[in-house]
Amino acid sequence: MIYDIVAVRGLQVLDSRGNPTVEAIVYTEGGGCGRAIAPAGASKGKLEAVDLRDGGKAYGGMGVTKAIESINKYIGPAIMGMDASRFRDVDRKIIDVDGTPNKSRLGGNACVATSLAVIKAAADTSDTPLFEFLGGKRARTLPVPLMNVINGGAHAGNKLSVQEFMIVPAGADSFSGAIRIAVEVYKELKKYLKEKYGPSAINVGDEGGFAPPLELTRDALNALIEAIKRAGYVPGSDVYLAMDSAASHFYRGGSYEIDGKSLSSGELIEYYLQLVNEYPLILLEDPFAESDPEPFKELRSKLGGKPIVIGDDIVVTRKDLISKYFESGHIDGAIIKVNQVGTFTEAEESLTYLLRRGGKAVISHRSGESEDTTIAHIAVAYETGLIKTGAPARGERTAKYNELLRIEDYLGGDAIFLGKNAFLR
Ligand code: 2PG
Ligand code: MG
Repeated sequence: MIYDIVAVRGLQVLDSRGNPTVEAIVYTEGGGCGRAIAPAGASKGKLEAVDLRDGGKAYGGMGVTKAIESINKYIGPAIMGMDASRFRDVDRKIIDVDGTPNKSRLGGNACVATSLAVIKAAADTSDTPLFEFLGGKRARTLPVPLMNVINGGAHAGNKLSVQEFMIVPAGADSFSGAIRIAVEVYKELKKYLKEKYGPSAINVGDEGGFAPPLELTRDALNALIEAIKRAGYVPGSDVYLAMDSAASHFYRGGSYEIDGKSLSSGELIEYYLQLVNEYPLILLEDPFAESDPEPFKELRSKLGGKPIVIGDDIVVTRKDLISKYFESGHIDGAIIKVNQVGTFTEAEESLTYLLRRGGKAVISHRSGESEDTTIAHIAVAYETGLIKTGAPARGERTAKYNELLRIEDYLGGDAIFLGKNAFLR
């Protein structure tokens, strides 16, 4: 059969931070080929799938030859001859061969690269774009991009506690229109930061956003508002704001170290409510630490959907955790990162769980990325309406946006863009 897997190989390549990472290459009987590269997080949830790293001297211990060996010696032989178009069966096989709850035997990096290479090989075999292979002809919705343009936390060398300050050009009427707005705001932000804080303020962080020497959350939000206005757009109708606090990283000894203060959960809730009053925030990600889930629920109920509350580290794309916190009203939805769970099928189960119940699924990159564009296709295939993949700068970020521009072009007049409706509860 044309979809039968006939060869599987792993290759060590580099990610956007210059760390080794895993590329998997899968070939099918029908001449199809899929390649996929594992990304890597810096601010990881504790329950994420575990990557295999070599340790030792080479590459500062970050080498992935053991993960490559997992592909060549174990995963490859196990999935050889299987039908790539039945990718859920292939993923079950990978999960079985690994046999651990967190992919620690084969390595999450080996599993995710192979799993994604399989769907790409299947799509290639049928000569269909990946989004259409997965989503069929009804998949026509381009996502609203959440673009991280000021980097803090674990992604930058400044003192901002909050990790990501995002602009959300949801007032656009198309994906390409959203990209135009975002680029114009990004350029104005660059000028403004340079004017106000000097030339070193426009150095960029891991996700292509600027990493200015700011200390306060409000300073970053004010800079975004200023840039939106200078670009000629209206904050809160053309462009909204979003934040990924990644709050686990400033939670110490039971309190939140933010903006020079030490806040209790209750005080942090009040602080977010003030910020929501002052700024057009449309989405809050990980506002509290993964080890402190309770305040998610109180904040979410006080916000009433404006903005929506999204979990990342607290749920790490796992369906059991997503369903638990979604059903109990802690979150409106989740960040979906395939490498947090290690196979495409597990991520698919999580995102379809949410979408079928009116929840939000934000398809997301990692801070360590590559030229791989698979997540762009996943966002369109499942019509999640939302994607988070960094600033409109740095090749590994623009690779995803460029792929979405190609998909929009391919769909022509059939393309749909939900704009701010993508955020409605
Ligand atoms: C996050 C991500 C991506 P990292 O926290 O949402 O922006 O960061 O990949 O470092 O976990
Ligand atoms: Mg996050």
